[in-house]
Amino acid sequence: MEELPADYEGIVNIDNYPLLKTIDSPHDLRRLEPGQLRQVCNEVREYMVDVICQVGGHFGAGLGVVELTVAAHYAFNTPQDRIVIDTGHQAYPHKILTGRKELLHTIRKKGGLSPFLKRSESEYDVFGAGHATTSISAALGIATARDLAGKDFNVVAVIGDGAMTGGMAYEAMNNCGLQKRKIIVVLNDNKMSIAPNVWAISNYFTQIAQTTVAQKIRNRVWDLAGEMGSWGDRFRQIASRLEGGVRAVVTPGILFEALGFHYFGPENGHNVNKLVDLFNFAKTIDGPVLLHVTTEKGKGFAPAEADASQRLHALGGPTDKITGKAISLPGANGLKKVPKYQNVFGKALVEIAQKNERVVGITAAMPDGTSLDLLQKELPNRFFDVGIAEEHAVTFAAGMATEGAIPVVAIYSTFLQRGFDQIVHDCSIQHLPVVFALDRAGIAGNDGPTHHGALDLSYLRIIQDMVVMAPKDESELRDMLYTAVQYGRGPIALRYPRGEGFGVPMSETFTELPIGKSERLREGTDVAILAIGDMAWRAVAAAELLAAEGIHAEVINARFVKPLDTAMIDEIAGRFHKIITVENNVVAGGFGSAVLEYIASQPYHQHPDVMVHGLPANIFVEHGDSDELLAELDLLPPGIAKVVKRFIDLPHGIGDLVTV
Ligand SMILES: Cc1ncc(C[n+]2csc(CCOP(=O)(O)OP(=O)(O)O)c2C)c(N)n1
Repeated sequence: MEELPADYEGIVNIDNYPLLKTIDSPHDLRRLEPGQLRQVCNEVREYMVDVICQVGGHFGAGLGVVELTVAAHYAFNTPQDRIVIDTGHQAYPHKILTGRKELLHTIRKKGGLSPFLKRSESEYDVFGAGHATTSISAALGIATARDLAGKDFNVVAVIGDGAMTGGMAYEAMNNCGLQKRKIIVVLNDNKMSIAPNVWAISNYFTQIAQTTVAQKIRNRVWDLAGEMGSWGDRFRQIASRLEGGVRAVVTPGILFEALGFHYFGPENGHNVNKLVDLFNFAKTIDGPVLLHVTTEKGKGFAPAEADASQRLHALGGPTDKITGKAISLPGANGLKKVPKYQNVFGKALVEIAQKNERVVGITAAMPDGTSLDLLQKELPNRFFDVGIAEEHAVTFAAGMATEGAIPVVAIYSTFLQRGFDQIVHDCSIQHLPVVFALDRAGIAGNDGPTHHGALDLSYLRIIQDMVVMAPKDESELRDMLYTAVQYGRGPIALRYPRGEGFGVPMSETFTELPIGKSERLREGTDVAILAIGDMAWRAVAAAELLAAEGIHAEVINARFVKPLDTAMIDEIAGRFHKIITVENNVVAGGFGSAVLEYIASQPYHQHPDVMVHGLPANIFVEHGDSDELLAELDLLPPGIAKVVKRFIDLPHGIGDLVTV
């Protein structure tokens, strides 16, 4: 993160936020009187709305946890006390209070603040995040290391009700109950994941909130203790121990109590002073505590409050803060509308499912992000949202496949990393025809390293009974989905990028593609470019640039990473001395590796030089605009042409171009 220049002026006038202006770290916050905290919350919220409405950002979750974040940094001695925030997009207020407020407008931009939590960005980001449901495990690890080292500080995990649908939360709580360490889990219950919650555990949280008798008893005990001055905390501790015997009857959070937690709540998560009291009390309890608070996502951004959908929790760019309408940028009007890959997928799935009643769609809490909401709308009983539970989604699909269903599991490439063993053990070994539709494959842009789908070609192609393909454009995506549904002999995956396609003409019908067959997009004589997925047309464009310089490149759209089109490779290897592979995946173990492995294993009379071009093997690509990142990585046409030229110019081998 860059230092602010001395003459730096933010994009809003910080003088408009008189208390926030004085807060450069939680130490400054803790110097304020409790009576000033309400105003701090108002200013933090207003600041977020003012900045994010100018630059865009994912701030709905953060708006809901302003009081929670202010109270936590006020009551706990951060960074000595460790606050572990789950998932990370709700961390905007945390970033504002921990010395990063003037950089908020850089969030998600290249070189700017990370959209999530990042240890290298701040000592207050004690554990990196981006994927959900890691906080309780990490916090327990921190607490265990603390105890082993004989240290004394508080450890707090803040986790949303959406993240609580992930199984790892229960694995962690189960372990907390066993270890009985001092740890505080704050459950931020806003009844929403990205979409509104629809799961049993969410219903359970709602029931808790409605268990008013028990709640009233607890509140009364609590308030009485509050009136007892310094004896109050002691009294509350004794009361919390005594109630163990009758817990099953009066405790609303029986599930958490059964897992060994002292449960408190549900409390109003927008009452900052009450939260401070609760945190101070929780500190005095030995052993795991679960504090359940209810909050409202998007609070303070009027258009989001008025709109029950999740649409306005993330702003794509400048937005009117009163109406919530996007402010169009000069030049944006009149641009041709190109469909997003995800929409092409969602629509194609509906068409296919309407014709084939065995087809079902499964999402792990991302109906909108995957466009599976289109299936939900058209064929609701064939749509399944399983929660933030990717591992379960895969095995659930495998179970359905044993009964003749054709499940299409739509998961972002990066989140499917969690389901690796389920793909191997439950789908592949049993040869079950589960279709995997991996969205956000390759560079995923502003969400950064936790969200780039950089690994899927590598992690899928090593699985024995797997077919792996990637469409060259949005029209081929339709055919690949159709091919996958028709396939029926085992698991099959197609992966496609985030965002818009290339604007190619869309076919109205579906064509079944021959498994393991590539297509030639351009003939050439000097060098062969074997490209996969969204790199195919870019390679053609690169070939056009090269042609202008007298270099004639042949371009192959590989279509399949597994099985490889070995007949094509044999033929190419016979005609070219130089072959370059191009992919939007790490070069280690991906498409190029597959080509290399095959060529190296063949008894050719003369082996061609092969260069593998793709995402770097040894560094995580940071966040930024996708095109900006792809340009920097030499994965747009001019960059590809440049790399090809350097490759051709090398007399022998590929020397310093080797990135594996
Ligand atoms: C493993 C994983 N799957 C999916 C996502 C996408 N995702 C980001 S935030 C989110 C919802 C989180 O809901 P919750 O924990 O309730 O937090 P809130 O945003 O409501 O505060 C989801 C599904 C993710 N980050 N990680």
